[in-house]
Amino acid sequence: MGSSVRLLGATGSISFVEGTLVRLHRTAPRTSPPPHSRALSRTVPRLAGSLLLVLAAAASTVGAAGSAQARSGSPATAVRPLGQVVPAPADVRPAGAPYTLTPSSHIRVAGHARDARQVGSYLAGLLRPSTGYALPVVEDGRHGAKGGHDIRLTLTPGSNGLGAEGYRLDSGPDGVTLTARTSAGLFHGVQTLRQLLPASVEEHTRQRGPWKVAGGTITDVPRYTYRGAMLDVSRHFFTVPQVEKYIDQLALYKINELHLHLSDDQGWRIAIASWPRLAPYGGSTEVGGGTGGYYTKAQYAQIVAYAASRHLEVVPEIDMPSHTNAALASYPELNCDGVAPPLYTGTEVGFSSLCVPKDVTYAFIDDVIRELAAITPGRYLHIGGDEAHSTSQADYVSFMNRAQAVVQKYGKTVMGWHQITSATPVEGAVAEYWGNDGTGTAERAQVAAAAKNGTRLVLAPSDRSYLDMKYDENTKLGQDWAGTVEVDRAYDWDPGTYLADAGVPSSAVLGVEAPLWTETIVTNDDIEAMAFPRLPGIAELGWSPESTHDWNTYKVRLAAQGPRMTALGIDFYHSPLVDWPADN
Ligand code: NGO
Repeated sequence: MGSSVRLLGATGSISFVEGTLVRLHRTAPRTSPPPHSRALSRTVPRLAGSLLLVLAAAASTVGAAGSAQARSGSPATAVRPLGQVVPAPADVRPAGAPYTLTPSSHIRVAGHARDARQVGSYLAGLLRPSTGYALPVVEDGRHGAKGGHDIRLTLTPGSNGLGAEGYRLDSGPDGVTLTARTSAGLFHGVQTLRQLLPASVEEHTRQRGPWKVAGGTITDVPRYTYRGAMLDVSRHFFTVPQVEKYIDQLALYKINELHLHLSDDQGWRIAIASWPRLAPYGGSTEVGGGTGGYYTKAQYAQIVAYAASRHLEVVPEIDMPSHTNAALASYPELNCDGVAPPLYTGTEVGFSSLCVPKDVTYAFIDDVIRELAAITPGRYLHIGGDEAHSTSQADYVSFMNRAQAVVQKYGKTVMGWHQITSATPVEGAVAEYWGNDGTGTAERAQVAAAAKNGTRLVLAPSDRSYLDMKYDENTKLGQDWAGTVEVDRAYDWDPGTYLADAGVPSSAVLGVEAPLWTETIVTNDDIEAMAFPRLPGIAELGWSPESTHDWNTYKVRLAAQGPRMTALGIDFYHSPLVDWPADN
């Protein structure tokens, strides 16, 4: 027995029998992963720059003792080189002796004390369990004289070159000072500080120190303002705590956008008061026939607030006009023939469509977008637009144009998959490119034309940044319709020039995103196995200047993340391309 379904992607398909992946086959020539040697062919200046960075970072282990500790590899005693951080900081200047966190250290906040205090409390929460230190969060200038072992978080509004998310970290025997213009900048600085401490700082039980941070100065600003991760909560539903866990993991790598794919054929995951059957009925199942689930508005608000506390903006997506079977099943009137299809638990794509000629369709999307916009403080509202294979091109164009107007009416910036460029992207729209090396010239040219016309692009190439692609043929989870994506392939591309040959100006690139589609992903362990360690690579492409880009130095910094991910309980893929520490 066993019913078989086929999942169609842009260039291929995958087969399941009763929910189990049994056979993989491609419908188009496969994009073969590059030979590993391709990753080594960096340009000479780039390599030289990176070598300098590594040498400079190595010099930050102060004095012979520090260097010896670093070489000994003992995570408890080594002083990590100042630049050994993912994403690579923009500017690293090792100097002087290290800082040591002590039992009497304070976290001192200055500037906009409330904002800085929030970041200070978050930092204290990170450090207290493993150090066992009290680490009181106090306002600078109060609570006694400034100690020599404190961490200071200083907000200095005004132009200091650090922008909306940058920070400076000064470390030495007198203390560590993080300076930023915004609390987001301080928060990102805290992630750097955390990564400079031994990996055991991430443990939840008391560990042995010493807790040292190499001396010197890091000045760091992101390359791109959009550094996203997408989680598909439709194919399989993920609860609020599950999403919060992922948010915490994303924050460590300075991801600042959480794109939630809230609706698809298999499930509608957000309560909409004016269409009350959508969530309880349309969300009552998932791929494979499980019970699914949905977020009440209060739960969605909880995710938004949690994300905000980690300086991530939530980008909600309601995919349309296709990928809408869950809505069509909930309301017969949304179907052209007035008949509701059954709920769907398979993995095919492109078979459903909202009824473009019917007025009720626009009343529906107006209500949904209005209600969603009202509970979304973020700037963007994503309306999908991918794989509308059952909608004629004329209908697609007319539908997408109306849908975009609704998003604008409710004060949000339109975001859509790059197929939106085949309609007429409104001013300010953002198109998310999910093509790959096999994407045809005409499609790429269309994207380029839109980019030249002002449409901004978020790059999520499916054969680079799709976290649901298998690492290699032995990977149990995931798919391979876009090819297999090893850790080097996920990292080794440049968003600035990725679509340059098609004519996309680098100025059109708003950033990058790593989508995790969940046809085969069910648990947080599954999320972790696919996201880590590729997600940090995409995060680095989004944050770090191109001058730091080099696989050979990146893989050393990535290896150092291994013990940290382990301490955090992240069950990551131990790629054979990375020289993970032996005990990891
Ligand atoms: C495609 C498709 C999704 C699939 C995904 C699987 C886009 C934008 N639409 O990406 O529905 O889940 O591939 O990798």
